[in-house]
Amino acid sequence: MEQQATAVPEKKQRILSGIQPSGTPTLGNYIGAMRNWKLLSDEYDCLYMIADLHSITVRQEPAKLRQQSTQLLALLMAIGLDPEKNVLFLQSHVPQHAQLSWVLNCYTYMGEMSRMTQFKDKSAKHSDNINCGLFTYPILMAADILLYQANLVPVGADQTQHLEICRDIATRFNGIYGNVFTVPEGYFPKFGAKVMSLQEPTRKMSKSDPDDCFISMLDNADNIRRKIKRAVTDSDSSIAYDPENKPGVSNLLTIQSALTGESMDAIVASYEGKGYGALKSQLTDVVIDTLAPIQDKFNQYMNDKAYLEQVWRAGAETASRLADRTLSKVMKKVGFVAR
Ligand code: ATP
Ligand code: LTN
Repeated sequence: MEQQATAVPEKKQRILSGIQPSGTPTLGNYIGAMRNWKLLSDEYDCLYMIADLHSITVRQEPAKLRQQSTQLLALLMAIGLDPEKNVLFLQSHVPQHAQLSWVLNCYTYMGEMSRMTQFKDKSAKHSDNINCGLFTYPILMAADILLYQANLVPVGADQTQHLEICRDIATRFNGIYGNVFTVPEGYFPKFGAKVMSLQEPTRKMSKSDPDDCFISMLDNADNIRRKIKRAVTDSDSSIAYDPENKPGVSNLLTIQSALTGESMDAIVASYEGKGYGALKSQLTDVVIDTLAPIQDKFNQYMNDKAYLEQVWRAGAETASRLADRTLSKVMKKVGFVAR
């Protein structure tokens, strides 16, 4: 009799992404990255990391860094990432990131790093602390991704260059030693891949900028209302999507489209004959309605410190096990003597 073949479940592709605990996540982080982490989490095998090692490329206050890291874990769960289905972990809990990063440093050129726009921006912003970590930041990020053989990396548009360099490093290493690393692809949202600052709409919204420039995911309704009210628009009063000539208004429209899922055309049409006041008031409601349920869940998780600890410990263990496989292979290929 013919034997019945048992269906082998197809192996899911893997995702890795990260966010720095350098402040409270903003609407930019949410729309550009975190929201997609949730959307992709059923289809992929996902690891989401709190990039605390990256965050010390800019000076951090130790007590605040600890608090922001814990809050970030609670926020990841509050947006719906189930720690049973996704590996949630802190980068500093998995030493393999720093180990692989060193090796990759030796396969990356100074010229490549000096072209990175984030390095140029951040060294201009922190001219008193242009440290080597800021310079080699993208190499650590490449290590984060390559350690887990990730296929897909959901990030905002500001990370395109870093992802490209990660692909270059992986391809270079594979060219010398054979197929060691999976060369990853980026995943960027269609709308809101780059949410702009409310005060300087030609620059990206950033959680480490002054408070009025961003809406944090933990801002209360009054703060949200005030910040949107004060957001920079422009001198004429027509509502149109024109990022070049009307960056402020276009940014507000982008946020509305990203959060409601409505097309830009439909949103612009809905404001015909109306002024900026209508846009700002409508957007305020949309933002509050989006964030309120997340904030409720966040508060519940923050009140259960023991559970948070349990989650980050389990996450570190799983991540470490996976990371070890790649790191051992790399050490062998490079020619280090096995211990
Ligand atoms: P910092 O201000 O400390 O540099 P950041 O706010 O730029 O931090 P990161 O932690 O570096 O945020 O980024 C986390 C994720 O959020 C990344 O995928 C990044 O691309 C995305 N992201 C950050 N800012 C924006 C933005 N303004 N619009 C869309 N996506 C963004
Ligand atoms: N540099 C990223 C944060 C980050 C990251 C990663 C994102 C650190 N390691 C690995 C994706 C994959 C940023 O968003 N600024």
